[in-house]
Amino acid sequence: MAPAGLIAHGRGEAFDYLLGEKTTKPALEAIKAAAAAFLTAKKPVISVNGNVAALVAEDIVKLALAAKAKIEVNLFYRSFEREKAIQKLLERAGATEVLGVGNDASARIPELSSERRRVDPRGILRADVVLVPLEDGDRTEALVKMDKKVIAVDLNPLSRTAQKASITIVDNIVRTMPALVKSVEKLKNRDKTSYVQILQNFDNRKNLGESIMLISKRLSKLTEQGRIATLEVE
Ligand code: PTJ
Repeated sequence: MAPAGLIAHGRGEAFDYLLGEKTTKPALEAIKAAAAAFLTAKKPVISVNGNVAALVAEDIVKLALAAKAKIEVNLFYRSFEREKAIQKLLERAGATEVLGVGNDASARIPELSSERRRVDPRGILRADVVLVPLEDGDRTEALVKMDKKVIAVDLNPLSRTAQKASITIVDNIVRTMPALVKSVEKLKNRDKTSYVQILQNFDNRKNLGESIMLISKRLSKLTEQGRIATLEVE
């Protein structure tokens, strides 16, 4: 994990507390939509950074198998040592192919500067659906502009990534990944029209609004119960 990854983790924990540290109803709906998106995809890719590898390497491999998706190392703070370490972790978890390592990340995402724009031409560059857990806003926006369906996992429903993604799962990655694998396996044998219907019925803005409302209601309830101190506001 990059040092900034620890800060990102703490930010996530704060939002997890506000959400009640459980997978909420809107998150479950987003997970179902994400599963449908994976099952309709022609070239799905799972993007893996330091935090994701440290927290859910085995579930990443399970999802790749269930959804026939590729796995790509895609780092904000790129170094060959980190890429190799993450590749090793994923391979130890059972991955047979890991894209985006070293010179394999030879393509560039337009509109992004520095090392953050490097991607694998066999992976994210040509993907139609990309799962980006704990992603930064610039890259999310750039991938959406490339006409990809971007699935984000982000505990902060207000982050730019959460707001800009096509499907945002507002939940902790450690709970989301097993649920997403289960959902893909459950929906797998349905016909394509049911995936299309699930996606048509899903509204990301509405879903994000529901997560924000849940936080707000939870804070009000805790205040009413006297479980959190309140300041007099003029
Ligand atoms: O490994 P690298 O070099 O690619 O760097 C990865 C980090 C995470 C450092 C980088 O992508 C980054 O700085 O991300 P941000 O901009 O801090 O965004 C991370 C988002 O993930 C924040 O909105 C957090 O609330 C959220 N988050 C943190 N932990 C979790 C989480 N969301 C879901 N599950 C978590 N466990």
